[in-house]
Amino acid sequence: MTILVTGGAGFIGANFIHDWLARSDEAVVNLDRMTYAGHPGNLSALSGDPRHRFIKGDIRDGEQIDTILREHRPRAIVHFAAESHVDRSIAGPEAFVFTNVVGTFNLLEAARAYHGTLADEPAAGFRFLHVSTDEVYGALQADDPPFTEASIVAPNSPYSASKAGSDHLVRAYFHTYGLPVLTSNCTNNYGPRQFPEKFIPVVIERALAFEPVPIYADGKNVRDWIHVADHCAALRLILERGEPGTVYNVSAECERRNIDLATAICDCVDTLAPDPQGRIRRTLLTRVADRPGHDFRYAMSAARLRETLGWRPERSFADGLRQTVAWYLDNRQWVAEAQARLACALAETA
Ligand code: NAD
Ligand code: TDX
Repeated sequence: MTILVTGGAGFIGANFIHDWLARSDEAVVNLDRMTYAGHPGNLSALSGDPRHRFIKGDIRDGEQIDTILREHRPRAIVHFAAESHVDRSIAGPEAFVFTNVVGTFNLLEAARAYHGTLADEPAAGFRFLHVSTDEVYGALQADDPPFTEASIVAPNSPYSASKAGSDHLVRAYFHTYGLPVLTSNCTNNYGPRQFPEKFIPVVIERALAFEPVPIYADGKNVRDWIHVADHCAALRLILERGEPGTVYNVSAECERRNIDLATAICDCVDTLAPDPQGRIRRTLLTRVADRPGHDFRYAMSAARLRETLGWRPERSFADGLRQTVAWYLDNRQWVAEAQARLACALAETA
């Protein structure tokens, strides 16, 4: 048996594939365009593993997806591929619409045609898992209760609007065509292999280099954090035991203010990589201009996932953060390659 993963050279997709192959002999076909965010080093440990087949391709190309489904006949699709960085969506929204909305539409269309070709039993077992985000629900104020699956969808950035658009298409393919879809909406992930444009790796890298650590506005914005391995475990469970047509929110219910998180990371870098001159990294935190339309707070309840599928996160935030900082300190070549890819992408958009 085989599953098709899209976006498996990126942060969460690569962690998912590594976890999957560590737990199962089932093969993975990995379709990834290798944008700046797709990192070759995320897959290098799998070279020579016959269970992993990498295909450089684009979800904006519907015919290519048709061919892959015909040739590899997966029992499931796990869809990660996306443009994922909010700041880039503000600077240039178009790519987000084409990959996140049109790309997901292409994948759904191809899956619908493919599902129709399956005989009764394999067709019943087929699953399309769409990996999405808490940002589709918009922003909370300090005293609001956390988002649930019943919260109103109210995206505020081009990124979250494009993800909400894709979520709506996925829902429509269940109700209209009976495609057995599942949607997961997860909070902010952190962990190994996260691209160094996202907040936690930005803080680690700037702190390590004794450069100013950029904190948008007053740093009081709140994010709800989950270790990527806990997210991947939730996705495996949803894929195997989730009810088609259902949305599952994934959250470790771990809210932190950006300023507090950045301070904790600086202290952790001080511990793991002490400065011979005794400089203290938290002094590097520097207030910079705010992100336009910056969502104030995300927080999400995982009650449905807990109560219906028995999922629990396994890692404490303190342990997960320390292990993440250690991973960045131990993987300097990976970081250098990611920064080179980022510099190329920034030069192209300048
Ligand atoms: P990422 O940017 O690290 O990786 C995205 C991957 O998709 C890259 O490998 C890239 O090459 C690939 N890709 C981009 N456009 C493509 C295209 N047109 N065709 C094929 N491949 C393409 O993203 P991530 O942080 O790993 O996020 C993965 C998914 O999880 C996204 O759908 C994102 O919306 C969702 N998500 C992310 C978070 C988070 O905190 N990072 C939280 C919740 C949900
Ligand atoms: O340099 C920075 N300084 C800063 O203060 C950066 C890059 C971010 N921030 C703030 C903005 C946010 O409040 O930190 C917070 C986290 O920012 P990001 O890492 O850009 O994440 P966010 O915008 O919350 O979106 C992330 O979580 C949900 C992912 O990038 C999305 O793909 C996911 O869907």
